[in-house]
Amino acid sequence: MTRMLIIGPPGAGKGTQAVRISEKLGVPAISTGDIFRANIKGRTALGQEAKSYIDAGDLVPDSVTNRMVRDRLAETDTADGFLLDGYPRNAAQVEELDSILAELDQELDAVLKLTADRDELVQRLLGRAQKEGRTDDTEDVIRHRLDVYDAETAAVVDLYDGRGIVREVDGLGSVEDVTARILAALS
Ligand code: B4P
Repeated sequence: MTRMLIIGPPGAGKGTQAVRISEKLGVPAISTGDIFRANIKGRTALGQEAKSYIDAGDLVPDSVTNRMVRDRLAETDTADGFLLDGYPRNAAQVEELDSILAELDQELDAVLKLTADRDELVQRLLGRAQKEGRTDDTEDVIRHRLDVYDAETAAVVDLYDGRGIVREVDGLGSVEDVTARILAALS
């Protein structure tokens, strides 16, 4: 398993687990959220395009996000695999990823779906707000991001379910326990 996605609602542990799993498997973790935040911090044109959407908890427009992912997946470090975190997040992005991978003569091996209930998600993100002060971790914006996930991203899992590559993993419990469950699901 070398070409994978990690999908789940905000706070499910995608970013946390993507870093750990990518280290274990020796493939790069590519987080669209992290790339946007680095660009916002560096005051790039991409960051300026993305900032208002991220602060509001909305998806950044597909035209911006798709271009960014296409460029990132064309880099040489992804030749032997990657773990995409936070992309695709709607049906149009699934279509774009299919087209990018077809051009690279690659295929997805697995989609990791991380689950957790809504109360736990809100608590985790409010906890992160106190530690990291991310602009999109206020309670109103967190609830909006969860609604956006239900309205747009949940359907992405259904699309991949039809291809038989989804592995569902319980995201509750310690970070170490969740990592162990993911590795077991991939083996
Ligand atoms: P992301 O950066 O993907 O943010 P996220 O959904 O909150 O997930 P994240 O990975 O940070 O959180 P995690 O669950 O690991 O997206 C941010 C924004 O960027 C989006 O709202 C959107 O605007 C934009 N964006 C990104 N991708 C896009 C796309 N494809 N298209 C359009 N727009 C896009 O962790 C959350 C917290 O839980 C952490 O504090 C962590 O320490 C804690 N935690 C994790 N595991 C835990 C555990 N087992 N127990 C307790 N706490 C745990």
